Amino acid sequence: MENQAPSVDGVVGVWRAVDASANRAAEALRVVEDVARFVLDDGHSTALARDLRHELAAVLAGDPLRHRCSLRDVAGDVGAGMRSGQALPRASTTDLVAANSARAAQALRSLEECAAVVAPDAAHRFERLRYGVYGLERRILTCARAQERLAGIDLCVLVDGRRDGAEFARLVAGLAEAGVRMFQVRDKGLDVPAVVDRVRRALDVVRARDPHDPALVIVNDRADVAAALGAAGVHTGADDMPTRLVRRVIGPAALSGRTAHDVAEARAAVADGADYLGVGPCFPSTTKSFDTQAPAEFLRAVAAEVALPVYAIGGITLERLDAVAALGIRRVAVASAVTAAADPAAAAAAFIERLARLRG
Ligand code: 3NM
Repeated sequence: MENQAPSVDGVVGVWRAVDASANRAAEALRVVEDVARFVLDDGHSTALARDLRHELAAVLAGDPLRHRCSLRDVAGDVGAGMRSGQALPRASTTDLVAANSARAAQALRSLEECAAVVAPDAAHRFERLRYGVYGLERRILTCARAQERLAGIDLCVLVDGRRDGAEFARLVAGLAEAGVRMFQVRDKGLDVPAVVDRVRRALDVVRARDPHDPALVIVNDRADVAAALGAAGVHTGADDMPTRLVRRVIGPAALSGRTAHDVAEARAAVADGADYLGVGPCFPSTTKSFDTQAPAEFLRAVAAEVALPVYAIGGITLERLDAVAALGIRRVAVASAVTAAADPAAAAAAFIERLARLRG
C-alpha cells in the first residue's frame, strides 16, 4: 500500500496528543524543579530543571505548536477521569522525583513522535529535552541517595598504614569505638599488597563491631582494591581514574568520593556521578603539601551549589571547625589532627561532639 498522509481526524488526534503531552511534560518538570528547590535544597538541579522547563516553553511557543490548544477537547477525551489501577509509589521524595521524571520523559517521547507528524522541525528538540530529563533525574537521585547514606556522618578520618597491620587495626578499632563512622585508608607509601592488608583489616574491625551497620571503609585511589574486597567505596582525585570509570569498577552501590580543588572540578565530579566531594586544601597540611590553599570563595560556592555531601579537607583541626562551618561546610575529612594526636580516639570523639553541636 502507498504511504498515505494521516486523515484529517488522525491529524486532529495527533494535535490533541501533542497538547496533552505538552501539559504533562511541563507539569512534571515543575514538580521535579519544586522538589529539587524546596525539599532537597539542590540549587544546581533546580537551575537545570528550570532551564529544561524554559526550553520546553520556548519550543511550544513557536509555530505551529503554539496553536495546539485550539483543538483541546476535555469533554470529548475518552481518557479523562480514568483512574489507573496502580500509581507509582510515592513513599519518599526520591519516589516523587523518579515518578515525575518518568512522566516528563514519557510525555516528551510522545511529543517527539507526534511532532514528527505535525511539526517535524520540533521533534529533535523534544528528543534533546528527554535526554536532559534523564540526566537531571540521575543527578537529583544521586544527591538524595548520597545524603541519605552519609546522613549523620560528618567526620571522615584518613588513616595511614601505621608501622604494621596490627598497629593499624588497633588504631581503627579505637576510632570506631570512639564513634568514627567513616574511614579512608590512605597511605601513599604502601605497596598494593599492604593496601589490601590494611583495607581487609579495617573491614574486619568495623564488621566485627557492627555487622548490620558497619562504619564505612573507603579506599584511597584504588577502585580495584575497593571492589575486590567489598569496601564501602573509593576516594579519587584529579590524578586518579576518572569518576565515570571508577563507577564501572565499583558498581552502582559503592560510594565514589572525589576531591575537587576548584568549582569546575566540583561540577565535573557531580556530573560524572560522584557520591560525595572532598574540597580543599582549606589550611596548610602536614599530611600533603600544596603550593596554595583553596580560596574561601571556592569553598563557599561549592557549599552553596553542590547538593552532595561535601567534606572540607586539609589542615582541619578542632579550633578551625568554626571557620569551616562559617563557609557553609558541616563535614570534615581529617588525618593528622586525629591520627597524630597523643590519644586519637579522644581527638576523634572531640571532633564528633563539636560537629554535632555545629549542626545544632
Ligand atoms: N588531600 P590533614 S589535603 C589527603 O586538599 C589530602 O586534596 C587534600 O590531612 C586536598 O588533615 C589532604 O593532616 C591531607 O591535613 C589531609
